[in-house]
Amino acid sequence: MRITAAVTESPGAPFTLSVVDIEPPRADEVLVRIVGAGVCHSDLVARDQWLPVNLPAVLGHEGSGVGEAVGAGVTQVRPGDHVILAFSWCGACRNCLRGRPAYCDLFVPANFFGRRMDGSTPLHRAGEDVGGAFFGQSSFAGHAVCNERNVVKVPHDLPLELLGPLGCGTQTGAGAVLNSLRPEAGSSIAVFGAGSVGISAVMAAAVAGCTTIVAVDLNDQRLALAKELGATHVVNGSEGDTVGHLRELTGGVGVEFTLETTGVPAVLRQAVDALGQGGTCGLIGVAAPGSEVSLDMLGLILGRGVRGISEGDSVPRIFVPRLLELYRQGRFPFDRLIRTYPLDRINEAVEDSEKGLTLKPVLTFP
Ligand code: CXF
Ligand code: ZN
Repeated sequence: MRITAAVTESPGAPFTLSVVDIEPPRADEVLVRIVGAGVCHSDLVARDQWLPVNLPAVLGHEGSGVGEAVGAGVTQVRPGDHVILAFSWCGACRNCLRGRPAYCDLFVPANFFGRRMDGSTPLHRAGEDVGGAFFGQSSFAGHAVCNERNVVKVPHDLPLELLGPLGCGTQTGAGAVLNSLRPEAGSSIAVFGAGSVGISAVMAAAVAGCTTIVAVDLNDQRLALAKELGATHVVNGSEGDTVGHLRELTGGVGVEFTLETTGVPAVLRQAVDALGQGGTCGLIGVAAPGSEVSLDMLGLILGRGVRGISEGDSVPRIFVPRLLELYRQGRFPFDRLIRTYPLDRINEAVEDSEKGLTLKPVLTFP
């Protein structure tokens, strides 16, 4: 079948629309007609080759759409189902078997290479391979072929074109709080970076009952939105001593939980220094390859810790329906972060997100 896709032809290149051939689904795969695809920061770092995707490739890993055809062995998804597409996992390694698919032993090849786990790609152009199966989907395209495992059914009465980000950025921020850090009601948290992942974390912290929720960013507009969506305090990191402000806000003792969503080493250092004794910093932000950070070792001995968190520790078929129920109840309005763009305006969407004008661009398909 022929589809139109936004192709990344070379490192850092703008997206170009191109017609590519997509294979029919294999026995364990689902063909999905894409109706929405969020743009995540990881698509842009893959474009720039911080993630080792084989180019040319079709990126996109926050797809939502409608099941169109299923392979003979598929049991959990039927044609006509509304679905969102999450990350890929093998289902057989020790971490997958323990219910930790975001730490799948094969996470890197399964998600970053633009190939299925057997090394093949479902996308071709003029007989040549085009990277497909990026995060098990490659959803900047009219259709995607996915393993059944990374397809999550969603109810028909929700706005399908807006749901894709739940498959990555939204569940990453929310899951870091609700699944990984698990703050007790009444506790304090500071979220560094008020982008879509950071504000998802802020909303989740409010759901968890945190009573001090501080958003830290350089952009006052983002901070204002964070405040509307659950932050009790905001700190503009360009105005003075951020760690000192956070200590003041917590009566001098430091914050119980911090979350680093920016990928900037100096910000990770602040997020650790802002912790009180016994506190935990969750690390989510994707840093440039080779980035290193120095930490105060004595500070760590006093119970402070840093935890890397992938995909919000989510088991997507469990966690995404929970977030959707919170959304229905008005307690997790992730749609407030979204602005839609038709697929042919993908470069404008990316530019707006890189300039900080749009928190979460979602591409739509006719
Ligand atoms: C992440 C997951 C962990 C490593 C880098 C990318 N996910 C998504 O955008
Ligand atoms: Zn992502």
